[in-house]
Amino acid sequence: MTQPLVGIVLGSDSDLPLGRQAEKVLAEFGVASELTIASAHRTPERASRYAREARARGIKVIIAVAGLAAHLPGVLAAHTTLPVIGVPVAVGTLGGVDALLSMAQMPSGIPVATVGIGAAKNAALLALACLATADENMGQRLEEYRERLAADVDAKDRKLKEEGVNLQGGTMV
Ligand code: RP5
Repeated sequence: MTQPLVGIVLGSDSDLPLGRQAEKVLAEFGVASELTIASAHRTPERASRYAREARARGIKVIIAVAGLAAHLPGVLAAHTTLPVIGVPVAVGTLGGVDALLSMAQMPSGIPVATVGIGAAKNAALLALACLATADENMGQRLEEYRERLAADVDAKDRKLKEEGVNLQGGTMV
């Protein structure tokens, strides 16, 4: 079995769609991941044990997906020196802003890299960038991905011009 390099930890099974999104992006880059449900509040022992044991199990980066008072990434970060990337979930009355701030506003010394609300794809890309610091081939693949993104933008711009769409109300350039 391929060694998982990224641990995706979900606060609840309701976070699974975002976990799957991250898993898919990682798989597209040939990186194996593992999905775990471990809540900072409902299973604090298991969540902290996961973080404590992750490095020895070969995990290089942890992505933590959680909503509401989203302490999961912070608790995991408290128990490991692996990079932890938090994905805030848009759930509850505050639409994910609560989770975003819980992740981003970590006390000094225990950082959590926080992506946008629901931005599981960016979390996966950031995890890949972490892996690329020790893997030139991965760095090259990320370069190629960026080139494809740029080509997509160029193609959309060409299409607009071919269709004669004028977004500014002025002359197309
Ligand atoms: C958080 O509360 C989870 O990460 C989830 O985003 C949210 C709601 O959890 P459930 O009530 O669906 O289990 O702990």
